[in-house]
Amino acid sequence: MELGSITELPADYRAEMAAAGVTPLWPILRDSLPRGTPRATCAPTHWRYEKLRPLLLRAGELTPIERAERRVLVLSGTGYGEAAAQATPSIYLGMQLLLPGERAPSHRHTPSAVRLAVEGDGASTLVEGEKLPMEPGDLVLTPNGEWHEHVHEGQEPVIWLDALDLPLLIYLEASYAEEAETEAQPRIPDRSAVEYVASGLRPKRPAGVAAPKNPLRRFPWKRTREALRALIRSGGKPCAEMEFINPETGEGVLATLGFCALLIRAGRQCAPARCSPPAAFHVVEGRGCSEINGEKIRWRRKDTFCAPAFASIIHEADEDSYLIRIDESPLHRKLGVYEERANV
Ligand code: GTQ
Repeated sequence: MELGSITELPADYRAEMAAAGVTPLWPILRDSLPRGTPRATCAPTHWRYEKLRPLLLRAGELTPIERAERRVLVLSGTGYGEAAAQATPSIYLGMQLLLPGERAPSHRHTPSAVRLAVEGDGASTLVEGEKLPMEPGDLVLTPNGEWHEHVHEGQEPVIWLDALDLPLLIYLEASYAEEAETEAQPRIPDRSAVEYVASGLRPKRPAGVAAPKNPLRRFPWKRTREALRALIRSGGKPCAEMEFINPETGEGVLATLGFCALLIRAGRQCAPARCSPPAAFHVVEGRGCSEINGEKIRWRRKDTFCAPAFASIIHEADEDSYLIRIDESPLHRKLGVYEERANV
């Protein structure tokens, strides 16, 4: 059915509608409800680390941490435009730099964040008093409402990728932060080295004592890598995939964003089902190419790229390649709109 447009309506009628605070649905119906597949503003986009790194180091010279609070270059320039802090509808990505001796002060906010360490040793995120080291490839959580700050006790610049559900919280008009006195935090050790050293084991608790809401806030890269290697050895498949989960519930680590680690074997291809949630990918190790809706993205170590809803994605690795995928699947599942379609 061909629907009527706004311009075929008389000018006086349009003026009266505007004055009354109404607008006709039919000219915008197909934009809101396109047939069969959603309309994606998100476009496949590639951020090369070799381009970001010098810009970030320059930010370190130009802007002291006291003038930035968080020294971050936002990964923008997707379909949302240059100024948008949006990689996908609900995923914000930013590359953060902390120099030796610097501290990004304590705050908490309604968006949740995950840090993916990219370069350098000696930095930690302190979350609710827990000290979480950030070594390259580590995944560190700062879920919503939890006090967090970043410190750097090492010798070289440290860079990490921030992934937040910020665009969603902004859309919901629910995004805000609070600042705090910083030294108030006690330092307790990272629970990945105390309570959750081995998968499948958790501390025995007396009846009535609940598990912590966010029990495991750090996933050391060494263990993620080993888990992927074991899985790929056993399966004989071109690709292995592991989900980051809350060890107490078996659910994903955040209510909004989902995190997976992928290993694609050298010389092999993998073409996952086209799925409804958009995603972002970060390359921890390796080199290869991902064809996203026909567009080739040639990536290498430490690069980041994104893919829109229902994207057709074909990954191909030149060498054994380890990627972290960040997606919106927890949101889609909770809303009952998660779908997978064959990758044709
Ligand atoms: O490190 O707490 O990239 O609050 C954006 C907002 C990082 C952080 C970002 C933040 C942070």
